[in-house]
Amino acid sequence: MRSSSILILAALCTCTFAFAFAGCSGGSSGDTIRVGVAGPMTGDQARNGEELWLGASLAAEEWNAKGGLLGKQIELIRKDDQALETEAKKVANELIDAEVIAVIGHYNSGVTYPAMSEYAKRKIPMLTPAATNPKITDGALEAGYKTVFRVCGRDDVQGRTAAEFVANELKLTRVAIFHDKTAYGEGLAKDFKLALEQLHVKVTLFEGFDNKDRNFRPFLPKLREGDPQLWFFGGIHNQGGPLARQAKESGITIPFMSGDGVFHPEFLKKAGDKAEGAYFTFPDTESMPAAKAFTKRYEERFKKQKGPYSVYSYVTANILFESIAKAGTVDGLKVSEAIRGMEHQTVIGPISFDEKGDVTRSIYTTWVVRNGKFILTSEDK
Ligand code: ABU
Repeated sequence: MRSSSILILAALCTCTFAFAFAGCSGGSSGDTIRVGVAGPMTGDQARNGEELWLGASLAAEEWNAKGGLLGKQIELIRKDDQALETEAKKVANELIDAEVIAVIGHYNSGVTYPAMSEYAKRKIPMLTPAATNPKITDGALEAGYKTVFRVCGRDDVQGRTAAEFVANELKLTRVAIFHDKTAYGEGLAKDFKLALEQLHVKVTLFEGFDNKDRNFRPFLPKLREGDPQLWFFGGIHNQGGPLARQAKESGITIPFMSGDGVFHPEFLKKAGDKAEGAYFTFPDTESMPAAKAFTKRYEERFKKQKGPYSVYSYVTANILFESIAKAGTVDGLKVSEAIRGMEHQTVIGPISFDEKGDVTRSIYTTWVVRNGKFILTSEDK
């Protein structure tokens, strides 16, 4: 009951409020097992961070109701990185100082990458549910880190899926690309461009703008150059929504396409009826009965619509907790060995990890907006 209260109270607060309620409990030696949850909890990406927090919180509540882990209750410590690369190391060190035994996060690739080394140097497992830039796990392998995991897919795979859809399903030959100049947005745009060119699709424009921009009208005339048949944005929904709306209002009628960062209810809200017909890449995390049951539990528990990474955060937390239980210890290297050594049965299907810490099966698929909803393109009549 005490830990449930901690979780509920912390869900209402920002930063380290859970720690304040924790009293004398401690990371590995205290009377709770502390796990960090890090992401953007404030600003216009706050929903992304909240969804990581709530997904992990639901998993922790379920484990705590069953008796917790290794005889202790799980205590989540929430940290706000504000989606800023400059906050990454500071936030990581605050979690390390709070004696967390593992971290679920971060959300943004550009934040996850610098934070990763701080955790890895101390052998603290870091499992990102959402950061898709390949450099994270490629870099972890190169550095010899054994404690870095990514539960979602990678942008080289996602970019390839998008390009194959454009070339093989839509049968288009000219595409324009915008990106937000971030590790994620520009990275995905580059991966998409590379895959398009391998499929002999011409890229008519490859242009970035600041991720703080919200008025895109000065950039839109460039979209018409080279007569593209589709345009793509590598970035997040906070820009993707206004961008898609302003483009249609400016008379740009060719289809819009984007990736997992824009695939979000906030995009539908911000783009309004201008979202219609937009294409996206994201795994099918909706169809499996266990995933549907998760959505019901989550939305009843929190009275909020889930986001795309809510389920990934829930799955990530379950993988971590299950591995701690299996290892019988919170020692970071032993927990990491357990994470890598098992096939995890999750609500979105079985998950196992390769030597980099990437999932061995990453299945992106394509979606389209019809009547204000995301539907699988395979079900688009
Ligand atoms: N993967 C979507 C957005 C998060 C990131 O990778 O930056």
